[in-house]
Amino acid sequence: MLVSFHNSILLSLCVLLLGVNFGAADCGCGAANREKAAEKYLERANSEPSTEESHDDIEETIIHITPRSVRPQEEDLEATMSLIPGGDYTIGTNKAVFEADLESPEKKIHVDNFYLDKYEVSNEKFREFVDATGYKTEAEKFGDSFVFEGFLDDATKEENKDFRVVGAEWWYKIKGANWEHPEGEGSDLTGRENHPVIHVSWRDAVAYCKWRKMRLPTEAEWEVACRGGKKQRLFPWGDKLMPQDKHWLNIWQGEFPQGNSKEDGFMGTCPVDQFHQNSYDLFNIVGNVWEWTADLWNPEDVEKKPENRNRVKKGGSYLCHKSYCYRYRCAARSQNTEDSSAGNLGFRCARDASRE
Ligand SMILES: [Ca+2]
Ligand SMILES: [Ca+2]
Repeated sequence: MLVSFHNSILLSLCVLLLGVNFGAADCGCGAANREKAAEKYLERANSEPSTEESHDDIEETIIHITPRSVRPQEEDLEATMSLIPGGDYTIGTNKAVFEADLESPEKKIHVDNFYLDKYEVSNEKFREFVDATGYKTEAEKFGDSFVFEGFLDDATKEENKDFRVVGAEWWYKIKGANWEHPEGEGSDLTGRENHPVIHVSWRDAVAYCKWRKMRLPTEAEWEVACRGGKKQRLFPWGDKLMPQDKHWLNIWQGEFPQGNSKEDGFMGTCPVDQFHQNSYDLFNIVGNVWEWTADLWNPEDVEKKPENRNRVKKGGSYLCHKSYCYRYRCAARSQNTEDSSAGNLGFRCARDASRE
């Protein structure tokens, strides 16, 4: 069902020999960065014609909403968002699980009152945005995105085996994968209208929130919201993963990357209103899909080109398991380049409470 890339052999060698190494920090729970794969592609593109758009072309059209944009009606905030109380809070942890992720030390921060979506942005909500604006996501412009092997049939995996991420071979770069076609050409959103939109880059997320007259939450806001008013707890509801012997989030059960026993009911994404997790009425704030935040991973990266800048993502995903990616804790954090997209990465929006 999938067509291999036109220069597959050369590119495969390039990727394998030069090593697209996404590092232990990603552990399979995060998403592969487009940056490095794209760099390898662009190296080839210097000597071979490519039909892909250049990053500069994408940069010109992304985020800027087209003139025919139709703004959404003013929302009933009480129905879709939670008012998170501002104040002085502590985020991070002094008991880091992943030192390299800079979870430690704890930090004192202040946030003002703000609203945060109760739910991850769903496919049907993202469709409203696309229908109103004609927006094209970066994955659509690049022509591919990263898909977890568990969603691909054997023929597709064989055809695309040279487009796996070195060091995280369960990620396949699949032609035609994008938000409307999460597993590539031939897949669609039937039955997943209320699941989180995936294969959206940081800039896609910014554009969507901007259309709703909103913004992405900062990492501090996201973490304050995740903690639900509790101090120094691992999860939004407390320290125990499964109080009352119930599943409180959508992660991985069993051996990774094969053998998901789906005890929480879901192999992949679940509906955005599936797991109610804290006193702020937030759903799937941990688990289900990673969520982009507004923050740069390294504030000094502001001088870098957008395709090389990394943004903080929070919350872990349906691929996370304690044995290798214990990142579905409020303090946990990871990163991807702004133009990255994958099948386990989405977002939710925030807005100031003080604005008119
Ligand atoms: Ca699951
Ligand atoms: Ca989430």
